[in-house]
Amino acid sequence: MVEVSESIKSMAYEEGFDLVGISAALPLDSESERLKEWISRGYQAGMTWMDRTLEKRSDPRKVLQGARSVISLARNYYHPAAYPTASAKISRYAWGDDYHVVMEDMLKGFVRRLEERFQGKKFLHYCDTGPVMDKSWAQRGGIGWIGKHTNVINAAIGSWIFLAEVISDLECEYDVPAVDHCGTCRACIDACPTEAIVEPYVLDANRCISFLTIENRSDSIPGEFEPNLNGWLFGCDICQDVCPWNIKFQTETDEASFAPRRENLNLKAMEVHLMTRENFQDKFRGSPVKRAKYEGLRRNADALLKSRDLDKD
Ligand code: B12
Ligand code: SF4
Ligand code: SF4
Repeated sequence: MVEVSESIKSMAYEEGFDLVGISAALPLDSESERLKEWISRGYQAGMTWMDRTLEKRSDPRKVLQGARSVISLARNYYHPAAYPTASAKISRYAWGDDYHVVMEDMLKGFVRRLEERFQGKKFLHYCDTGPVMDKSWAQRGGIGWIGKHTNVINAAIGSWIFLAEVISDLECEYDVPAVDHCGTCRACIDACPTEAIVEPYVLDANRCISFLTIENRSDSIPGEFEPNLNGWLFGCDICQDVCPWNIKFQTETDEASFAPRRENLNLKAMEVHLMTRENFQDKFRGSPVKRAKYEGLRRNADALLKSRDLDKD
């Protein structure tokens, strides 16, 4: 079985993943209790799809019958470009091409290899959009711990990583889960401008700029948060930017498609305000920014224009 795991890991690295770890496909008991509690407190905000898939998220055997293993994968997306100071900010994960597409291609290549090598076995892959708790599996597979800001941190490269997994009925040798190295630090909690990290390891999405500017489908950003957007037009990186594990260990990605598109580092709120639907579609084709939709991005730009003296030059 050690051989099986080693061969799986070599294939994952050859396919371009930076990190891989394997764990037994057992129920996520304590994690799903916390997920239930999170939902019962209303912290999922408008993301009601989280409630509908609760059962599957709690147990990979409800996603793939006979599942034995979860292969967790990560890809570094860190790029050292600086955030613009005079224009609206887009979070780092969305500077380049849409990671869903990039990761999907890598996952397909990886699964093809697995199917060839382990004939008759099943391999189901997910990145972000599946009914699977990506972070909990990354933690169980030893990729990294879930930090107080609620993102997975790898001790060698930090938290600027996308996560994915392959669920399989193949039996493997399993890795040791990652342990928490946050210690007494609370830099992320103190830096969050909207107090969205309501307790260590607990995020209230209703207060998080990332939710408010990406997933939020309402017409406006609640007034209490407008003055605290800190120039973020799409997503927010503050809690990860201040994390000592990133400051010390972040390393530039070798994935060319994550390199920043020039316009994503130089976007004026006024330009977004004046953008037509056609401009929006052209500009953000193949970019994660399209997730906010035309109406959402303009709503964000309007909130920035109202709240700050941003790019009124
Ligand atoms: C819903 C969602 C969001 C929501 C909610 C965020 C959240 N904290 O869950 C919103 C829209 C706000 C969001 C924002 C972002 N997201 Co998001 N999101 C997801 C999604 C779809 C589900 C996450 C989930 O299950 N949340 C449920 C809650 C309950 O989980 P949780 O907060 O992590 O809580 C766990 C622990 O913190 C723990 N816990 C709770 N209490 C306690 C107490 C103690 C004592 C302990 C030890 C533990 C503990 O228990 C919970 C269960 O394990 C995943 C993809 C996926 N399918 O998993 C991507 C994902 C988490 N997002 C991702 C990214 C990149 C982001 C952003 C960085 C984007 C950006 N720059 O704007 C921000 C980060 C904001 C933040 N500080 O977390 C990546 C994270 C990669 C990583 N390194 O971890 C993921 C994994 C997508 C991917 N496949 O790569 N996201
Ligand atoms: S992403 Fe921004 S708003 Fe959300 S928890 Fe982190 S610092 Fe706070
Ligand atoms: S900033 Fe500190 S507390 Fe927050 S995730 Fe990083 S190490 Fe943990």
